[in-house]
Amino acid sequence: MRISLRRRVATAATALGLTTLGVLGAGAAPAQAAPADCPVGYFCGWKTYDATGTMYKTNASVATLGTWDNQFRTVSNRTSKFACLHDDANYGYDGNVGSVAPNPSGTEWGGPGSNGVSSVRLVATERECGGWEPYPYWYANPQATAPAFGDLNGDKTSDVLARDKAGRLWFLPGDGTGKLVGAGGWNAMNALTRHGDFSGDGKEDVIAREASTGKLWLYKGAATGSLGTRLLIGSGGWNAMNHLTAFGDLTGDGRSDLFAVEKSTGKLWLYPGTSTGALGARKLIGAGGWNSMNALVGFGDMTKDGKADLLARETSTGKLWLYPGKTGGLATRVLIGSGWNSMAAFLAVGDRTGDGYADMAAITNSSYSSNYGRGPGLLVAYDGKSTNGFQPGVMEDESWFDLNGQF
Ligand SMILES: [Ca+2]
Ligand SMILES: [Ca+2]
Ligand SMILES: [Ca+2]
Ligand SMILES: [Ca+2]
Repeated sequence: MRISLRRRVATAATALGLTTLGVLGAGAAPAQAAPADCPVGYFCGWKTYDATGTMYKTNASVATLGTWDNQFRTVSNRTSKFACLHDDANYGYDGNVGSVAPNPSGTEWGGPGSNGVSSVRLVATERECGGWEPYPYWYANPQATAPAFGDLNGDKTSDVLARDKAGRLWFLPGDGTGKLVGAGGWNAMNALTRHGDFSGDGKEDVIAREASTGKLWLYKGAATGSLGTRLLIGSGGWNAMNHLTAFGDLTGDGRSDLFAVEKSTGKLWLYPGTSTGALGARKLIGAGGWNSMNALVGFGDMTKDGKADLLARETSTGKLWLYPGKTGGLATRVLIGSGWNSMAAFLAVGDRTGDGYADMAAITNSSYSSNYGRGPGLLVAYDGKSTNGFQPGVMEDESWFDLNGQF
């Protein structure tokens, strides 16, 4: 069963369709040192090519520029946002649109890319300058029964969380829209995973690792797509682990468990969920060799025996292996595909199409090429079937570029 999509009439995902002016004509300041007159927190423009003379400044988006219309010849963006420079007033897209990266220090300044700038919009992420929403477009069909995982807001529809490059977290309910559920700060996390309920309240939760401390946090799901109070479930040391993957229940107590690979040894460890949301004593599942895998996926039940299964991608070959779950461990692996190294990330949030079989979606990297498209940021849907493996992938959306993770 396919998902019907509102396809974007879109530019190639590999390019934002922008004139990117991230590095301007940085250079020795002229004698007047006029670029330094632009205050921190402001976007500034000058009518001259050496940033001398009268200066325009704004710390908010400006829909029309009045006497400064088409006058910018030098610009400096000392805000913390991207400045979208539109040739059209009111942030239109008929003409050229350029983007100037944030540079609060003021060390980079130069030409605006166009002498026809008529409006300036300040946004958190560069993709927004390209006319895209800050979040990607996720579509899913309702399922007949409440799924065991992949449904943060409890509406029987698979949903996704996406982190943008500004560190905001967006909840994607499955109708193409996005809801801001994290206003910022999420870039402090260097691992994010979810799969079912860890805290024991029946609502799906998120586990995140804090990069600076190696602490592991459980963010309790609020059943709305938002996340509630966080609980410290790992006091440190988690940066020694790779591929943190919330998995589903391997121990057989009905609680979701966590997998992680120890970087120094290549061992695969299981951290069992407990009634408090904390993790129990870890259990060795794989004695070694797991460093040869560069992705683990808590897929759900592929073998249809009621037990969650693990998918892993082999770095050297791009092969995707199925490790069937059995009580307390993993059974002999089965090869289910090859060529998967062209994927940057995997989304396994249960039955997306609503036919009863868990599905997977993958986000492409720059090496991806098919009849449907090429390059990074494409969402390719892999529908589950009654037997192990997937239906052939179908490229469905191209809005998954310029993000900082999705899970
Ligand atoms: Ca949902
Ligand atoms: Ca919970
Ligand atoms: Ca299974
Ligand atoms: Ca399905």
